[in-house]
Amino acid sequence: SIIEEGIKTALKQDEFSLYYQPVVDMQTQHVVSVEALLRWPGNGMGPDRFIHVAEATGLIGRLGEWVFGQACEQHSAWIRGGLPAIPIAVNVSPVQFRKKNFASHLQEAIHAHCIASKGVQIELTETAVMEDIDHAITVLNELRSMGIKILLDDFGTGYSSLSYLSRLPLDKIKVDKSFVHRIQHDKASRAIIEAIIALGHTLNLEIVAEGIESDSTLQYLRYHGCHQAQGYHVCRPITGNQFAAWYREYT
Ligand code: G
Ligand code: G
Ligand code: NA
Ligand code: MN
Repeated sequence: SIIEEGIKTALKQDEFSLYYQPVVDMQTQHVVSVEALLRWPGNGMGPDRFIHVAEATGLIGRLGEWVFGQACEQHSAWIRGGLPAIPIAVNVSPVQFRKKNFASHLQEAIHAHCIASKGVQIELTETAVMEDIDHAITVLNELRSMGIKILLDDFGTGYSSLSYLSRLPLDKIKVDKSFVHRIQHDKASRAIIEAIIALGHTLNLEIVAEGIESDSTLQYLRYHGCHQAQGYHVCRPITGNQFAAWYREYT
């Protein structure tokens, strides 16, 4: 397809880029991590569209490895530029996660860029882990033994059940922005968020809410025990250089 050829060319010609969006601690305001978000400048298509094509055509392996390498490179560049070692959370497609060599490719990228393993985190959706939970547990334990934190993304939208959640070696859950956006309007969404936060506390997981667009939403989430905040109200996704400038201004 045209999109498939476009992705191949873009990989060859280094047309992709990563944007970064900070996650901050709700109590201390400290930046705890940044999420890497893939962009294809010069092409209007967002990642939710072209990642599906990459998954369907087998290009996700190469694209995912490019993302790992770029994230490691950026982490190292910020440190060289005088920033603290802020972990970068990378989104991982279920297709990429299920590949045999997933953990070893990540490890190779970390070593090639001479960064600490804890400089990288991974964000997975429930889909990635649900299909073969025993395999997922093995891989996640391997990653965590390296010091890599594991985050469950879009939490609340999938097949979340208490029994599988308690079996998974996770560090953090991310409350999906669809619930966060309905906080001001919808009692059911508030009830869901409060239940997710309670669950996170019980399972000893960090809880981050994404898609926070107003101070009132942030105050609500903090009051209810959510640990970390991400969203346009804190900072939009920005380039690596913009993030370095933002960070110096912020701290
Ligand atoms: O940044 P934005 O809201 O446009 O992202 C849309 C979707 O694309 C989100 O679900 C996000 O998790 C996903 N996404 C963004 N960057 C990456 C990436 O590097 N790899 C994968 N697999 N998904 C990504
Ligand atoms: O699926 P995932 O959670 O990775 O998607 C994250 C997406 O949410 C990114 O594409 C990012 O651009 C987007 N995003 C980040 N902050 C906000 C926000 O405050 N509001 C909205 N609507 N989207 C956001
Ligand atoms: Na994500
Ligand atoms: Mn999400």
